[in-house]
Parts: sequence; structure tokens; C-alpha cells
Amino acid sequence: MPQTWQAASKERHFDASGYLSSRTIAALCTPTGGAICILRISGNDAISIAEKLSAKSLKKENHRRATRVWLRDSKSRRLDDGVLIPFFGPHSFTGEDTVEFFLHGSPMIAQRVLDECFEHGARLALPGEFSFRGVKNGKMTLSQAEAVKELIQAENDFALELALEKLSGSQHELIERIRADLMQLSTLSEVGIDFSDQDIDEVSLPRLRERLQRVITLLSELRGSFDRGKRFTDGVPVSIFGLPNAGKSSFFNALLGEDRSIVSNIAGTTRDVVREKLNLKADHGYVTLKLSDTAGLRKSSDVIEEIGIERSLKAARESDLVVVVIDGVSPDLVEVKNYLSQVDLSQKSLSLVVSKKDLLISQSQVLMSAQILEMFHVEPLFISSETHEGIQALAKQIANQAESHLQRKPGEVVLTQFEHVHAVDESLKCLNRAMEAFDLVLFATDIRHGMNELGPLIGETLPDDVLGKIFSDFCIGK
Ligand SMILES: Nc1nc2c(ncn2[C@@H]2O[C@H](COP(=O)(O)OP(=O)(O)OP(=O)(O)O)[C@@H](O)[C@H]2O)c(=O)[nH]1
Ligand SMILES: [Mg+2]
Repeated sequence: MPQTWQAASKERHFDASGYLSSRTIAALCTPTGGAICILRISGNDAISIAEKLSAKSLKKENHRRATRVWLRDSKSRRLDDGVLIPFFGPHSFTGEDTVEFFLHGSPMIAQRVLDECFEHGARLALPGEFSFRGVKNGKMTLSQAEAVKELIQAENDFALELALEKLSGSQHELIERIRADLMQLSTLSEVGIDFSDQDIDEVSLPRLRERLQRVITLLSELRGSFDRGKRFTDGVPVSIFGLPNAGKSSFFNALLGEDRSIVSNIAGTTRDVVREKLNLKADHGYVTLKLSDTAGLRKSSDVIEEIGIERSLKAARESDLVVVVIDGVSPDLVEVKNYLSQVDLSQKSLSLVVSKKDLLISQSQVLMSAQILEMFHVEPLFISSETHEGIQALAKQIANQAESHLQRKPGEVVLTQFEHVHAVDESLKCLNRAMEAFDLVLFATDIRHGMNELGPLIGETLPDDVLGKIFSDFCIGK
């Protein structure tokens, strides 16, 4: 996005009321430098600004119709030969009058047309402000607007699929269903309070608790999806594990295709955890890995190295995949197994890798393969970070293992945003309190609070300034 010079324009067209101002906004929706650049204006003056720039009168009949125009500035100098499409509110992305201009992709043209919009009273849109107005005007839900952002930011096929599903409204529907259930519970408890002298079973506390338990289960499942949701967007955590000098950092660098970690023949070279993101192709699409190179494991009297080794174990414990690198030249399988026993592998995938293949004769490979299979029950892969032999095959194995940690039931909603998890946690606190309530009045109060806490997932109960904050990490023009 051409944010640098759009930022310069921001200085000149600053509006202190930010997202709360209803002034007409303008911004580029595409980077400049391509064949075409799209500029969008939205607000009460959008149509009149487009009319001034194009010297065309835009009527309702022109709604969604592309018109070829010469754009000119106020001194009648030509700006560009382009196309414009007017969208009359409420039938637009923002719900307001909106005009989209399709210009030649020159940064100079884009800047001059944008400046001309500013001359006629528009200001530069804030990040995500078009989407913000769309949500405010009921054109899409907050979760759909967030899905648009996630769609743009998606770095792998799994994150993209998740965002597309969210865009279709799946998350919003689930939360609305939960809210409707809570609303019903709230109404029933109010009825129970009003008719407390009549002993109606349907609105008694035990019956209402039963219904509430079903909602709590649903919300708890949604809460539980977040840890997996993070894997879709941030990457599947993978740690490289092994004794000093095994060739862990060499393999890490070979996989990344860059000299990221320091490599040396001195045992204990890597001290801290070195993290890097990497996209790899698996059988069903690209997966993102959050890869960690770690300190070699050994008994050490060096305090700093000890801390590093603790971090290696912690990284392995927090990973979905552990890639154990064994030194092909001087393997110590017993010692590796000892350290590996300190990590609970029950939910993890494990890869066994023997390094320095270029220095090994095939006979010793056969022997080592058999020993490793017997001790670890995993067939090892032999690699050389020197010649790159075996690296591709190992990358494929890791990618497919990572993919197996990204499975979702069809239609399952997965939370990906921290703010949403926080909202669900707060809501669950209220609902669990309601389960403990010893009378209907307290029960009804906690249910209402629990319902309100879900506001950030819906958007409609959020004040504009909070909404503005959510949109501020969108890109300009969206
Ligand atoms: N010939 C050959 N040498 C290798 C290979 N992989 C690593 N080495 C060498 O082995 C030594 C140790 O490599 P590193 O990658 O630093 O090992 P490490 O496991 O990260 O070691 P620590 O950081 O100390 O735990 C270096 O001298 C590397 O050049 C390989 O595939 N072939
Ligand atoms: Mg290292």
C-alpha cells in the first residue's frame, strides 16, 4: 500500500475527530505502480466531488455503471483519462454515497486526483475507515469487516479459508445464536421472578441452569478453538531439538534459505531461542510454521547456557512438532532420548533427523537407521545442510505434519482474535457465576452481563471510539 505519501497527505488533511467525523473521505485502494489504481471517495460530498472532477452529472440511473471520463482539476487541467463508478447510498460498501475511480497506475496521477478531492473538502481516510463506516451503517457485521482484514493479511491457505468462512458470516451467526439463547434465558428468568409464587417448573432455577449449561458448553468450545486459531494465522509452532553441535542451526538456516543463526564447530554456539516464520507447501496448501532454533542440550556449569537449555525444553513443550536433530558423525542416542523424555510428546508430531549425511558412508546410515527405529519407533531422515541433500524431503514431511495440526470440523468456527477470546472469557465468568446463583434475581443479572460481554464479537454494542480502535490496524483504503 502506498501509505508513505498517503501519510504525508494525512498531515495536511488531519481531522481531530478521527473515526467520529462524518466528513467525506478519500483514499487509494490499491498500490500505485501497476496498470490501474483505484481511488475511492465516500460521504455526503462524494457524488458532487466526482461531478466536479469529471464535469458529468451523476444521477441515480448511473448507479453502479462505469462511465469513462476525463478528470480535470479546478483550473481545467487534465488529470487523467479514467473510469468512474458511482454507488448511491445505502447501496454501497460503506452505506454512503461512494465513487470509485479507476486511474492509470502512476503515483503522480493518484496524488493529483487525491489532492483534488481534498481541495473539494474531502479528507484522507483513516486505516479501515471505509469498513468502519460500512459496519456503522449496517452494511456488514464487525466480524465480516475483520474477516476482510484477515483475508488481506492471510499468509497461508488455511488462514485464507478461515477468513473466507468468517466473511460468509459463520462466526456472527454462532454468536447471534448464543446471544439469542441467553436472551431467552434472561426472559424466562424474568418470568420466573414475576411468578415466583406459582412454582412453574419451566422457569425454575434447576431447569434454567440446565439450559444455561448448554450455552456454557458451546462458548467453552469456542474459547478452546483460539489456541488452534492462532496456529492458522501465526503459524504452527515447530522446534528444532538436539545435543550441541548436532547441526540444528545449520539445518534451520538451510530450511530458511538464509544465514539466520550463527553456526560454528564450538559446542554451545546457540544460546537463545531464534525464531523465524516460514511458509511451506504441504499436500493441501501452504502452511505457516513458527520455527525455533534452540540451544544444544547438555549439562552445563555456565549460568547463561543453562537458561538457554531451559528455554530449549520450554520451546519443545510449547511446539506441535519437535524435530530432533542427531549428529550423524558422533551420535549419542541415549542422551537425546533422556532429554526427549522431559517433553510430553502425546499431542505432538515427532521427526527424527540425522545430520551430516555428506560425511557418512551408507553402511553406517543403515546401522544408525535401525538403532533409531528401535529406540524411538520413528524412521529417521538423513540430511546434509552442506549439500542440501534430504532437506526437501524433510521440509515436505514437516509441512504435512504441521498440516495435520490445522484440521477443523466442517463449519467449525475458530476464534483468531485476542479481543474476542477476552470477551468470551469475561462472558463465561458471568455465566459460571449465574450457575452458582442461589436466586432468580442474581441469575438474571449475571445472564444479562454475560450477554453484554459478547459485544466485541458482534460490534453493535461497542461505542464508536472503541470501534475506531479496532479498525485502526486495517490498511488505508479498506
Ligand atoms: N559436513 C557437514 N557439516 C555440518 C552439517 N551440519 C552442520 N555441520 C557442521 O557442524 C558444526 C555444528 O553445526 P551447528 O549447526 O552450529 O550445530 P548446532 O546443533 O546448532 O550446535 P549448537 O548451537 O552448539 O547447539 C558446524 O561446524 C557445522 O558446519 C552437515 O550437514 N554437513
Ligand atoms: Mg546452534
